[in-house]
Amino acid sequence: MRRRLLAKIQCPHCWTFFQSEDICWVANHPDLRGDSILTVDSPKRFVPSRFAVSGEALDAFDAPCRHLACPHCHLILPSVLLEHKSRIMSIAGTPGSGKTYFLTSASWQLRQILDRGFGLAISDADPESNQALVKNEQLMFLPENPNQLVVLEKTQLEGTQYSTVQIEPGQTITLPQPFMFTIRPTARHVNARGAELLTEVLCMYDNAGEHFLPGSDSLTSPTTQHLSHSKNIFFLFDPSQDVRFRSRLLGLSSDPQIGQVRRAFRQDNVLLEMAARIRRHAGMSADEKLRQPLTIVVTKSDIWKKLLKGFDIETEPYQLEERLSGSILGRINKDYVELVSRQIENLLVETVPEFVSAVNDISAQALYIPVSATGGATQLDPSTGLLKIRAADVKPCWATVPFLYEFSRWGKLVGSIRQEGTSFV
Ligand SMILES: Nc1nc2c(ncn2[C@@H]2O[C@H](COP(=O)(O)OP(=O)(O)OP(=O)(O)O)[C@@H](O)[C@H]2O)c(=O)[nH]1
Ligand SMILES: [Mg+2]
Ligand SMILES: [Zn+2]
Repeated sequence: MRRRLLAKIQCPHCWTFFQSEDICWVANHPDLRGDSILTVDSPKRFVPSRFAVSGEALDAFDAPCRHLACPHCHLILPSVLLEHKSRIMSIAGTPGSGKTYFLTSASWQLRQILDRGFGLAISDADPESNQALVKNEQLMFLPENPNQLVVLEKTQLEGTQYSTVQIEPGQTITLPQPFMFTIRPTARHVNARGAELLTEVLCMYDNAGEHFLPGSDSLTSPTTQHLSHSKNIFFLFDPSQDVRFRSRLLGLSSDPQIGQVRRAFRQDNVLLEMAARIRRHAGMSADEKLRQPLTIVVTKSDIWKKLLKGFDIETEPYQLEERLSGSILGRINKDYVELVSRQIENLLVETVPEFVSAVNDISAQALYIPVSATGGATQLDPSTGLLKIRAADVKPCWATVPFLYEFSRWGKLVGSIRQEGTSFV
């Protein structure tokens, strides 16, 4: 089958749109080094005029090339971006709110359930750029010794998870490395026939929480600019960072985060700062609501779930439907997720009213989803001061729900359970 190429592509590194014919290739010959935008050791990028019979571009020394790059920032792009549309989903939240743990648990769980439960294949669009995430998944879910205490590193403010480029001579800018996944219907999916059109590339970023704090957005470090390009924002709200929640939780959880290890950030301010950045970059007025849906992921539900009496937030709210034809459709129980969302909103109105009012100020369509990335309390390692959890005790709850709910909005990938019956909306 002939490959259909998209006319316009968005770079997941610098978020510039460009025409597919302008894409660069990365020279393969060892003597073609020294790229104008990257470093003196980086292979040169070029727009090819000659190709091998196999379709690979030939560089100036006739070496066939493998990698593609963005014509604007010169960073490497997976070839799947040429064929399938990509979607940016942003994850935001204060330092320590649980972004890295959430992303790790969600991506691992998605790999476990999407194929069997939803007839969807998820794969790394670019194994190289997903490396940090894969390493964290390994630490948490595939430890050599299940009794081992595990800890995921705090996300650094700069370093290996970022790329530095000099698009304007003399001005170095730092861009966060995207994690990219391809999501496509398998042969068993009810819409397997439309697989080519339904396949999408999901791009996400794991920023350090400090990047979202007021004052940290700059021209040279546009690390959070994915926000204004994103199709959905997951803002992580961590109840254990609020003194009022901590006092309600005393005696209800053994987690050190409501006792010895306290973090305190004004999460309403960080949310409003995020909205201000999005409006500024998108040229929106100060009172305009965000155009993309906002999901408030209320993290660490293992710590605060006892405050939500009468609601089951441990059983995963989805089910598989097998048709007589042998095809399958995974369905998310949207009625239940939305019911839980209203209960959590009430809980937050009671305890942190200014946060809910900030949410309503910026979004007309917010959804609150409880998530526990660990499924249980952490423990303090006195020798290092780090919070750890025994690998065998990690049992995430609802970590995939924000994603599945979002996938159900994408088109005919994930079905919904509604009182009035099954549907795709
Ligand atoms: N009890 C509990 N603790 C969690 C959970 N998720 C994360 N934590 C703890 O919260 C702390 C911060 O989690 P991270 O995922 O590193 O937070 P982050 O938002 O990535 O933080 P930065 O990288 O600093 O921005 C860690 O010490 C975790 O042990 C959870 O689901 N339950
Ligand atoms: Mg982190
Ligand atoms: Zn780029």
